[in-house]
Amino acid sequence: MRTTIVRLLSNMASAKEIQQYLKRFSQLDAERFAVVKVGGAILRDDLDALVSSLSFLQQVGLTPIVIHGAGPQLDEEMKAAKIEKKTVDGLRVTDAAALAIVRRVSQQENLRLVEALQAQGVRATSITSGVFECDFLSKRKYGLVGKVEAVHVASIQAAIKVGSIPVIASLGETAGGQILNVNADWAANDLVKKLQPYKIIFLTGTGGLLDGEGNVIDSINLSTEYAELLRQPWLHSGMKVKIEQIHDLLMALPPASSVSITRPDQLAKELFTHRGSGTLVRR
Ligand code: X2W
Repeated sequence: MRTTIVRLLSNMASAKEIQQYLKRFSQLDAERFAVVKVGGAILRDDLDALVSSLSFLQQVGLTPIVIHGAGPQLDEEMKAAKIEKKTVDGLRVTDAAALAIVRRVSQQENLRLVEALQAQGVRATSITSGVFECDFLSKRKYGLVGKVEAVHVASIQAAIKVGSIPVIASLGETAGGQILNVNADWAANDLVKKLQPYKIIFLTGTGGLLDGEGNVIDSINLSTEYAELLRQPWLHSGMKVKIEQIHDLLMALPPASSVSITRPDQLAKELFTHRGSGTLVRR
């Protein structure tokens, strides 16, 4: 097992470094290793790299928890159904017709990832309901959109217990059984707050937060850089929302927590090297 890691990562880090991380991760409660949020764009554009990175983790005995979105796929399907896209505060205003598409497409994308993993011999469990107990965020403003009130982890724990990667869709339901559309970053944050994992990773196509020149920012220390960062004219709205959400998440976690934003093919480098990859955000 160790030789596999050394072979895969030898060009990025020393064997000693890698073994140090592996030892640390193996000593954690299995469910507290990592939550990995995968944006819908990754499922569309970078599925192979995602599958190999997750497969590698399973080979070395680690079971990450995957929570995914399907934003771009939903945009496409809504367009095909001639439903006009409307967002308020970055959230999709969701009526009954839109919700039907959200449910179908989220479940499809979930299964696509699970099947791609299984095709590579990776044990994975599809979880598309029962985790996020929600209330309406504001029925008037957003329609059938949920805010998470409680996170139920029994199905996640059951998967991890048998070494199967839980792959979770960002669908919620009310106590009355109404399915709701939940923003996948929000769902990931609520899952993280509940499980308090050792590693919190957001996989995006950009591989990190980008500065004004389009280069990945190595690290952000929120306590000293947050206010300054929000004032930067180059910080476009999507990135601003992301950094604000990460700020709020880190404020709700123990002070030593951090969030990494990276690409699927850089996941092992992020986990097993001192240098890491992408952007590391600290409190
Ligand atoms: C999102 C859920 C999907 C998502 C939406 O309908 O687009 C709301 O906005 P990404 O790919 O992670 O962005 N839900 C309420 O968040 O996907």
